[in-house]
Amino acid sequence: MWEVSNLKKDLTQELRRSIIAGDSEKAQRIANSLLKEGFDPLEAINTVVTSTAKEVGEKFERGDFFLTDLMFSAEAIQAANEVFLKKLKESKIERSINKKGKVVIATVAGDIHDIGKNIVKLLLNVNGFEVIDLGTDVSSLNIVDAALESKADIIALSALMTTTMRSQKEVIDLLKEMKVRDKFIVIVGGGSTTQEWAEEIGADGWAETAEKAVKVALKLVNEGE
Ligand code: B12
Repeated sequence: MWEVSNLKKDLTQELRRSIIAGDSEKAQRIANSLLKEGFDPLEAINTVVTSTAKEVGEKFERGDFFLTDLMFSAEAIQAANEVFLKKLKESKIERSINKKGKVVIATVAGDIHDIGKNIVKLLLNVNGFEVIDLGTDVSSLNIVDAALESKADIIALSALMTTTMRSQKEVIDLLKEMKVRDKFIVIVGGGSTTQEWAEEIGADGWAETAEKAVKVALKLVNEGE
């Protein structure tokens, strides 16, 4: 566990407030200050940023936040994450880079949320996977095509909304239809998804966080060897 000094506590509160206020510049400044104080970047993403993102979502759901507020907060989340992810990348010793396997990652059709996907992408990458990022709102056919073309080992699908989760199922159904399901490990994740959902649609793995996503990917790749 990280020792949380009063200064760090104040800074995490400040970061939370600047995200809620949608102040990207301040969020970035405070993120840098937290790092200077020795705060672990992954811990910062997993605790402060993710819990504030949840808080922002709840405000939006309750009607306390308009879409513009949500958008400003999203920008502040990304600004802070940029600082943390950069640090994380620098601090990781990249052993056996790109030797663990190839991952095609995408946010599924109809969904433009990519903050979580980008964290998963970076953590997979610094843990030795080659990652091909197809971006957001990617059609199921494009995902399957890219996976086939690049001879990927893993297809990783992110979905944040109850309405777009079904696109994860669509990708798996398409793989089956094209008789290539057994060529790939499919992992799914994103705010609206669960382990039960992953099992229901026939995915090979699910994870609640990016860190756990890496563990699941490593386990599944090793099992397949
Ligand atoms: C930021 C945000 C936005 C930003 C997105 C910016 C961006 N570049 O991503 C903007 C403002 C653009 C936005 C737009 C919309 N949003 Co929005 N948004 C959010 C918010 C507040 C935070 C999401 C986030 O980044 N969380 C932080 C990250 C770190 O968490 P995460 O994505 O879950 O990722 C972690 C894990 O899930 C996992 N993971 C993620 N992907 C994967 C993939 C794999 C393979 C694995 C294994 C793991 C994994 O690892 C990640 C890191 O640990 C959420 C609220 C919430 N509680 O999620 C609403 C939320 C997702 N949005 C919502 C809605 C409704 C919308 C809009 C429809 C609003 C509108 N009326 O236009 C649009 C959607 C447009 C579209 N077609 O996609 C709803 C969805 C409701 C639902 N359940 O269906 C939510 C839940 C808010 C709410 N409570 O109402 N949004």
